[in-house]
Amino acid sequence: MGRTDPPSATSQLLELYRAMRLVREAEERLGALFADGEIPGFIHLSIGQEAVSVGVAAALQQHDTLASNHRGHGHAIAKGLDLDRFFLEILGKRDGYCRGRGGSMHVADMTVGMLGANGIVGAGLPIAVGSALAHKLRRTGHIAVVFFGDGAMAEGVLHESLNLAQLWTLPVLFVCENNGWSEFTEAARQLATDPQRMAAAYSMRALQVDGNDVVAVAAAARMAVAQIRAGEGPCLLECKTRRVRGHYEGDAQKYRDAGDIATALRNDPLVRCEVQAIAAGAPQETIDAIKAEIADRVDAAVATARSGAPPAPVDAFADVYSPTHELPS
Ligand SMILES: Cc1ncc(C[n+]2csc(CCOP(=O)(O)OP(=O)(O)O)c2C)c(N)n1
Ligand SMILES: [Mg+2]
Repeated sequence: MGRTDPPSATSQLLELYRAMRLVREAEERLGALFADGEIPGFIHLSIGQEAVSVGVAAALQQHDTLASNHRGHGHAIAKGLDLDRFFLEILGKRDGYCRGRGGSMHVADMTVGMLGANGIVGAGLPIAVGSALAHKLRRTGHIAVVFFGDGAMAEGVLHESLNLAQLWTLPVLFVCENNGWSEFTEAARQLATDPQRMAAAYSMRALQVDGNDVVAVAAAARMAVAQIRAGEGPCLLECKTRRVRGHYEGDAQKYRDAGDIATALRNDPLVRCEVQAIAAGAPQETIDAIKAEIADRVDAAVATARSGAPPAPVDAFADVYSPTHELPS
């Protein structure tokens, strides 16, 4: 070929870019599908926060476990879920991850350690702590990760989770996606403290990072994960970012200054990564080829999901309620 291999920093940037592009493309398509009425239920998009899911996932191994929240598409995709089954689930189709019964807030895939999205704010925290306890007792060498928002900091279960994890030196990484908003309320109006002080209150190590800089998130996550894997106990990684979209798709964000949204848009983590990759020597054609490749991949998954069969009516309530004959008398 007559060309030297790209320096590893460049190829790593391109890998991070590719992973973020996949999350962005998938969520933009979900937004369009939702607007067209093709998605039952609500969806919450993480557009503008891709550097958090992708940066943290870059530090993980396949069998590390991950608990997510209601804004979990990025976590799931970055952890390596099958894109077809992901879209099939969100469109409510039979061959989706939960046979179409769960939708956006219940996507899970144990084969890649994805313990599930979760519609209950804060509920992923004890799931991750339990998973970390299992890793420790079984000596798997794996760790558990949980993504939660600033809103979850105000939930009682967060305190129980931080306390037990630190007390029992559990291998768990707490990732706070501090996007400044909890539904329609600014974080400052509902938190008396901040994530760093909260971790310190439990004698837990904590890091704070620019959550829109994927390289910084990946570096911080790698450092935290190395210490956790070495048996040094949990760590809280606070990723400072800003929500771009409404709380849910369809939220007109009338409670929010236009300037706040514009600032968040200007700080796009994909644009930043693209600029960094080009400065590091990546050709523009390579970036364009990644965009095209990812768009094709998402097109294919959307087509599969659209043509997928709906669940048979007889299956629609299976595993949802216990059969009455199994109820205790
Ligand atoms: C226990 C519980 N309380 C309230 C809600 C309603 N609710 C859904 S999302 C949300 C805000 C979550 O904010 P945050 O944790 O910061 O995540 P973000 O939406 O910003 O990603 C609330 C209050 C809920 N789902 N569960
Ligand atoms: Mg928030």
